[in-house]
Amino acid sequence: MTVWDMGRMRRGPNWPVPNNGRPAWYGMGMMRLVAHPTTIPAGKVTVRVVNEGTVTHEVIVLPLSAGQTAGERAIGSDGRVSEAGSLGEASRTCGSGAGDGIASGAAAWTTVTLRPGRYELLCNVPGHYAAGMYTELDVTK
Ligand SMILES: [Cu+2]
Repeated sequence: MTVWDMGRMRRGPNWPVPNNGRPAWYGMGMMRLVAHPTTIPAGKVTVRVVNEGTVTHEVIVLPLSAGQTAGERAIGSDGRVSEAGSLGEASRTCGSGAGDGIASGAAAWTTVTLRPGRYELLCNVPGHYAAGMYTELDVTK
């Protein structure tokens, strides 16, 4: 599986501002995180991330509870969401697991075991979740 971050996406003043009132984009434009594919079978998967953006990013795997949608997590005063319950993190430039972030243009990966269910992949660099860096990943039996 590959997760793409498209940091160089279009920008514009008319994008809706998230309900926490923070600006919807930071300097380089809207941020996006796209999973290919968006549905995978349960088991051991390696989440591979390519940072196509202009700034450092990361990807964290968190479960979604029933009725919860990607993008709904509460954002703290530090611009980040809680990582409690994290199943894995790809944030090491050209490496596996947790690190200091994935540099622009670099890849990172992490291997996680996922049971059937719904998950959220997100970037928890301050401000990035609010800027739209999250997506849902569905795991089937
Ligand atoms: Cu990011």
